[in-house]
Amino acid sequence: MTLRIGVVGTGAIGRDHMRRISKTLSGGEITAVTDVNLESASLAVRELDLNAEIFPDDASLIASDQVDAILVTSWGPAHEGTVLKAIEAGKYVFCEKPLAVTAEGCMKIVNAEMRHGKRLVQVGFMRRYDSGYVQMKKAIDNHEIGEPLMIHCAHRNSEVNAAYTTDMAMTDTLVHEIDVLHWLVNDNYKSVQVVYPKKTRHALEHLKDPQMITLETEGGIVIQVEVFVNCKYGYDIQCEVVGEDGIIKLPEVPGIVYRKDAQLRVNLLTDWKQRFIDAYDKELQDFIDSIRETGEPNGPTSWDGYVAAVTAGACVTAQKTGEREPVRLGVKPEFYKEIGKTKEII
Ligand code: NAI
Ligand code: ISE
Repeated sequence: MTLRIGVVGTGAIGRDHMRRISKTLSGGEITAVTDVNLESASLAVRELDLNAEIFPDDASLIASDQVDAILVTSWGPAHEGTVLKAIEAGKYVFCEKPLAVTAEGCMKIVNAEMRHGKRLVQVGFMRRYDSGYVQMKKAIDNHEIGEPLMIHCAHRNSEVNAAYTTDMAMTDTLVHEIDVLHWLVNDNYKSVQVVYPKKTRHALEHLKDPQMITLETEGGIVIQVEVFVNCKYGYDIQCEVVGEDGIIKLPEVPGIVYRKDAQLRVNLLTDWKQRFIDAYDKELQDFIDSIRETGEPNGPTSWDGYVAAVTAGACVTAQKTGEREPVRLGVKPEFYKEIGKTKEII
């Protein structure tokens, strides 16, 4: 059967995912769409030439018998309510990050899903599908560099708009490192500290930028992440794991090498849409395929959404105190123990 998908939120990533489901991927079709801005929903349907019904709100869309799965791409604070309604109706959910903006909200979703009795939710942590991170994970799991000791990362955006605030560097930006790094090294976070280096003149007055985050895992791995959202030169994601027997590093994004005007040059990317385009395709294809094949999504779980929310919350506290703050996770339920292993799709 084709997975019939209803979309809640037709902004930047909502439209991008609608395009990939309807034009690039297989096994899924967009049958329903809604947005608080109904004009935006209609425009998205027209632009993509879809045969999809426009619904006035998420509740009516979820209730439709034309919908098997809900794609949640609205603003972060709206996610929790829509995901809970979808679980209540027994429908599958692909929810963009954040699963909910608070750890309590994520825990409500975890509990609702466990009460339902089988997995319904996948969270859009697409880096677990990026071929560079997948290769690094394989190398670590195969003990090719011995035990990981330290990780050095950078998450740089060219610039951000005026609505971007200092805490969003944790909840919106660092959250991708928070998710992918504990998955990479099979460890849990223990503590976090945030320091502010000299501020760039390119940041607006209300924003502290750049920021340096130090996470420590229960196993003792020390992770340093630079978040710099007005770096000006492009979109740049760096990750290097230092192990006992060697070092592995995320590959540079491929691009042709120019020899011109007495220069050797490679063009960089400018945004996340291009940088992770393959990973977005793979995460959604995996969502569709795993539901069609096994009746449950296979990717990052509600529990992963909860871990990210707890850790991001500790990071925001650490921003305010300047101290090393504990990351306090609950015990992972059996329900989530043997599932959510990302398939190897390079
Ligand atoms: P956006 O602002 O471009 O679009 C959000 C859309 O949701 C808007 O059209 C808005 O009218 C609609 N909306 C808001 N509340 C709604 C509600 N209650 N019901 C229905 N529609 C509602 O935002 P963008 O950039 O598309 O981000 C959406 C989500 O995706 C955010 O949570 C963001 O963090 C996440 N995101 C994830 C990325 C990734 O790399 N995985 C990249 C970019 C965004
Ligand atoms: C954005 O919301 C994303 O999710 C992107 O993947 C990330 O790189 C960017 O920094 C965020 O603002």
